[in-house]
Amino acid sequence: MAGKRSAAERKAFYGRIDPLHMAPLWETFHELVTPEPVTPCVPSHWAYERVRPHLMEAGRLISAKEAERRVLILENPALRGQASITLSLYAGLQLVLPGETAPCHRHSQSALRLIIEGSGAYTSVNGEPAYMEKGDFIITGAWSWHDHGNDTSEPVVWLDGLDVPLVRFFDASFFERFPEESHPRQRPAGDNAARYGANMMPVGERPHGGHSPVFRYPYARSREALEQMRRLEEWDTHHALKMEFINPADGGPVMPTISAFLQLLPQGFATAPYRSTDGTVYTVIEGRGESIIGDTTIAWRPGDVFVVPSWYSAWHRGLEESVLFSFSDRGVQEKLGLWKERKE
Ligand code: GTQ
Repeated sequence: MAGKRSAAERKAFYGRIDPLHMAPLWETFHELVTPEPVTPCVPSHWAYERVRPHLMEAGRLISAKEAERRVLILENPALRGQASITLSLYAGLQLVLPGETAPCHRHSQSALRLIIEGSGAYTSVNGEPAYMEKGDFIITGAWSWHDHGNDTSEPVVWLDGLDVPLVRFFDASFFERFPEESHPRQRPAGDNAARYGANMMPVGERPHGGHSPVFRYPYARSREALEQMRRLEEWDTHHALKMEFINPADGGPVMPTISAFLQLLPQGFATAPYRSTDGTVYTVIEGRGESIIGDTTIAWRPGDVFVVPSWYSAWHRGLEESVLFSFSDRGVQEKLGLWKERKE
């Protein structure tokens, strides 16, 4: 006998348990426990030249001060209204115009910035300014005070990456405004790099756990590392040359919830198809190329942002020599024993 009772009887039963807020597992089991990841996210792409005029228009509509943060959120087309670029991560483009400041605050959410346009603006982290150059990677770990400012004569634009959806998932969001507009200067620019960025650390200090003590990873240095390494021509089939930004105190990801990477694709190099369980957000620092993500082809240029959803097979080709920055929740998944990759 196929089933014990007719479909109609079962349906009537579901109706009787529904008011008790109960549901039959057997109707959804195979959607819940899938043989492989099945993400609602889709591959998507924001071309900087298409997005930039709207960002500049936002600059005429509202000040950084009034907005708190003048950001256009990049939402995965399949997750509209959820401020999510993947299920766990948030991304946005932030604009700070000449002469503007964005007020000092702190929150449970961890944040990263990747500078796309402009030079000489700053983020101040706990009262120490980090001056920005194109390609610089800056973090503000959870609960760090931070304010932004631009004393130059040109707009500055950066990509924000935050763990907003993850923190929302855990219902663990706290936020606080600093009593003043900006944090009083606590340390001179460069102090953080001296303390934690020279493969040394003040004696007696122990890593505080959580995020990296280094808050600025200058592009000039990371780019130079790629340049030195490429001389060996030891290309990885699936990544060409890919490095992870680390927390020097423990060798782990830069922040507990966000891992970040920098990748060099030589001209003409095509990576082999690769998938992993961490949906990944990419931005292009240098060069021009294309990525095939599932059935979707994306042609990218500097400033563009694109997403490879969890477990989508993806490969990349540099039409010129290219440098890609990317971030994902890989570190979280590794800690939870969930992270997997497949090389094809
Ligand atoms: O710069 O502090 O894109 O608090 C979203 C929330 C940026 C920031 C965002 C934020 C910030």
